[in-house]
Amino acid sequence: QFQKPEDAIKYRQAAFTLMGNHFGRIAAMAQGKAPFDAKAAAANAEIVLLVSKLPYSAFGEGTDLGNTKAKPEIWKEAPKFREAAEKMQAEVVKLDAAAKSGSLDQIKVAVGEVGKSCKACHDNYREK
Ligand code: ASC
Repeated sequence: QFQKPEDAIKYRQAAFTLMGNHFGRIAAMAQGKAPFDAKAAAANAEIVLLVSKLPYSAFGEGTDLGNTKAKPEIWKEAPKFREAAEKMQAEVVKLDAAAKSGSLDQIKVAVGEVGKSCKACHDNYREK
């Protein structure tokens, strides 16, 4: 899948960049920093949903060295890291459903839960 560790690192960073960008657009609406546009929220949630499936497989063994903030705990506590990734994916499924519903109230709740799942991994598995 990846020729060199650096390829995996770039791939997962690219996925997180896209997720952060498109999640950020929905979060801005949830926080009242951008006007609520239900169609745009749903379109962005679909992108987040798709891209949320990508990074996990790019955290293979041996991809801990290079231009990365990934902490060794990712591989030392592999089942816990997997669980945290799956938690994020599950919350993103809910965000997609909330965005499709068109309810800003539901989107606000889901944005909060997705944000927590992002932060949990950053706190535990990403260097500052
Ligand atoms: C974002 C983003 C993250 C999360 C995190 C939530 O919009 O890019 O990494 O939310 O800041 O705490």
